[in-house]
Amino acid sequence: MGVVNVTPDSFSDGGQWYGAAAAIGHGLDLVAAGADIVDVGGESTRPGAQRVSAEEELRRVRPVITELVKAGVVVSVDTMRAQVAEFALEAGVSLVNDVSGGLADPHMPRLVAKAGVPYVVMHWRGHSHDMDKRAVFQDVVVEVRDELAQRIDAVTAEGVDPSTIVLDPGLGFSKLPGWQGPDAHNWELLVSLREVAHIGGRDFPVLVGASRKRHLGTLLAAPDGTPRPFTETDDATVAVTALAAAGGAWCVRVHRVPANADAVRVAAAWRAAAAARAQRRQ
Ligand code: PMM
Repeated sequence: MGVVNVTPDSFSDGGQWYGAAAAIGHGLDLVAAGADIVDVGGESTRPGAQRVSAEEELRRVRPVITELVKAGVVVSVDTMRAQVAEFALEAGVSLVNDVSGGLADPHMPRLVAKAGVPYVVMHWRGHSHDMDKRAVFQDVVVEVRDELAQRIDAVTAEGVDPSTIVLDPGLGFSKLPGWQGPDAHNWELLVSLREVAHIGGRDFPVLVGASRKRHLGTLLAAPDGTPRPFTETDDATVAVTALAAAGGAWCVRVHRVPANADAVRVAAAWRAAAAARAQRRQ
């Protein structure tokens, strides 16, 4: 899944694809580079971000979604708002990516249920302006899984078919960016993808959004502790993609597609070889 942020202020690529023409061109480039899905969003969720109005969000994504769908691209809409998702579904998007897992807008689950499209339900504890202060966990893996289980109950109660749900541990969203000790929230989740998504006897598909996030900049900090700028974390993103895909992720959401697409293919070969070996030994 390649990312098109039509925003002036996203964490990882703020402003780069803000204009409709640039965003559409970028979406087409991502597909040419190997993306199976293009995720279009018009509201930044970087730590500390304030919300934009629904009108502004729609203004940003409308032409981009319309043109990409027209060009035959499999488009996902990255929004917490039913109003925006409704437009996007009418325009023909194939998937709704709701980072709030239906918490931000109570109308979202029913809308997605009616459309019957895949629904990405991410772990989320509140809006970005103060999400870091909610990053308090005794056991991050157990708590994220339990809170996702509650969201599954809530959205299925609104009519969402469980077979359409994709879970996401919400890396960077109310998760501390450390890489050792009790703050290594993102890393503990990454090594526990199967555990996080095994809920109610079912293994849900998992989407991982690690690309260019703070935990990579923190891991790769200079000796004086200065975090590596996010633009210089693409190689680390590729490493996470390979490990996450080998560890069972269904999809990775990334900003730079080519090397990540290669990493996904490496992981697929890795898993196929492991499965073949296991079968031969039986
Ligand atoms: N991260 C961002 C935006 N949307 N969607 C899902 N499902 N998972 C994520 O981890 C996720 C997301 C924020 O990242 P960006 O602003 O760098 O694109």
